[in-house]
Amino acid sequence: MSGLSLMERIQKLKRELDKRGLDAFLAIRNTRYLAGTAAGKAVIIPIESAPILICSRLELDQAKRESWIRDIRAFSSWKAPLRRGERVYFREPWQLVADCLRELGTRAIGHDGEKRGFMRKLRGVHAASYRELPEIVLELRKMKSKEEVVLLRKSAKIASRGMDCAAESIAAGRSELEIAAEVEYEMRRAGSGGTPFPVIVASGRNSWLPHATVTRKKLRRDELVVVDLGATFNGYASDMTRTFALAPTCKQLKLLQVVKRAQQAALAKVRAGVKAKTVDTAARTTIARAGYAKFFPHGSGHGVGLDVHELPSLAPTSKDILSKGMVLTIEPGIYIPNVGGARWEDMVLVTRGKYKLLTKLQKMLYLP
Ligand SMILES: [Mn+2]
Repeated sequence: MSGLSLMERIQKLKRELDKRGLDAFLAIRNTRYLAGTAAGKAVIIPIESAPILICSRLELDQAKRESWIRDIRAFSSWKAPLRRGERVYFREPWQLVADCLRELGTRAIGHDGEKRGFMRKLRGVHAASYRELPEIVLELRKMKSKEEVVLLRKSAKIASRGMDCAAESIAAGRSELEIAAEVEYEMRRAGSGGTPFPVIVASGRNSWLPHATVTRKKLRRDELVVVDLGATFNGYASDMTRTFALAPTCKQLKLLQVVKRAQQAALAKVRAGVKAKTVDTAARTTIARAGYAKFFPHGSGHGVGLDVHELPSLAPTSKDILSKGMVLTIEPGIYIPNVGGARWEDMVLVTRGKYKLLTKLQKMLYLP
């Protein structure tokens, strides 16, 4: 099965509600996926009637423009003068959701989890049976629709442009911040809506921190430089990592070769029907054979979509099976204190036969 269009998402969700004897689903963490707009606080999907989008008054015009949902209700915490024809409820968001649930007569509500105390406050003003079922939507989100793949492909293409820019910009004496700024500028110019996470340029002693933050530190010839970046396109994220070396030592060179080999081994396993765990094992075994098992502290990749980290997870504990339409990153990494860190990450679309690479560089990325 491939991914779902907006209408199919709602149909599928309703079937899942029906199976569980629930009469509505309340989304506060997956509003964008279900409503098709980032403007929205909550989406109510009743099993028997049309969905309702709840947004702040500030977001009302954007929600109307972007969402396929017609019943849009805006809230304002205070009584403000309104424009002609502007329909706004002077309520707190959870109060407005409670009003809607009451109006619908729903008693058994599935929801996708807590967010900043929202559910706690809702429970306080509307008594009903609430069941936390985030997996219903997360399962739907795993497989991407054709439309989503188009956006992810574009997002990955912009990230690749950013990486090409990094390859050109990296030079001894320049700072991590300078490189990060150029990369972000390039991706913006290429159409990125922003970055799904702050761009990482981690050199030398920062390179062995898997989640390093960019500093004013200047790059040196004898250091490894990890560049981890992503773009967004219509909300869809991308994620890509390369490790650069200007004049690597033998140890650093080996590290780079092993991490690339591990990625190749993992990629060789990717196709529909394979366990996500199997892909991770392939990378992990390659790294372990080189004697670096204890320097690989994370999983080998993850799903990418509206969020940069989605299901499936490519980790030793993963229960996921890869299927057609999933978009994944494959990113083994090795981090050795006082030697260097190296990570190599690409984004792929899982196909029946194998996979398609979504991150592609124009420039030759060197290994000396
Ligand atoms: Mn990643």
